[in-house]
Amino acid sequence: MKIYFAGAIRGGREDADLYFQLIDHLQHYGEVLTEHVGSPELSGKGETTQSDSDIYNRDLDWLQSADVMVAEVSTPSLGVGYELGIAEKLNFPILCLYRPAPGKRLSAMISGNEKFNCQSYQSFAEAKKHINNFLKKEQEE
Ligand code: 6IA
Repeated sequence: MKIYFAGAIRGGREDADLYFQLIDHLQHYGEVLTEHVGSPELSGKGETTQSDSDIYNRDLDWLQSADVMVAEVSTPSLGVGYELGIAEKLNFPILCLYRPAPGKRLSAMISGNEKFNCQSYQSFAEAKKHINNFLKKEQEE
């Protein structure tokens, strides 16, 4: 199974460690195409030797080859929102993981979309449970 993991980069790296752990768990189920999203070396500037246009084209190719998407949407990110819109049109299963926090609400464009399986969580163990439920179902199909 090819898994596209989406998480904020230039949107903010506050959850980078969590992305790393989620990706590690996702790798039990298949190939995570976007492993770099959890990289501790990657700063909020998304600094790289690659041009933005190379990044965009490579990510779109990966999206087109993915079987499922898991997006961590607690940190608002234009890139993650854009990827979710494309994934919706590609019509593959999408899990959105969201950690509620005081004074913050998930965009209605995500929580209001019935095609997105949105699950809130507080602990990493809870996030893992949502992933297991989602991917076990996909493995059976
Ligand atoms: O707007 P944001 O930067 O927060 O968007 C984050 C999302 O866009 C992620 O889910 C990625 O899939 C994608 N994305 C944004 N910047 C990069 C990037 N920069 N590399 C790959 N995907 C990106 C350079 C990273 C470097 C390690 C090669």
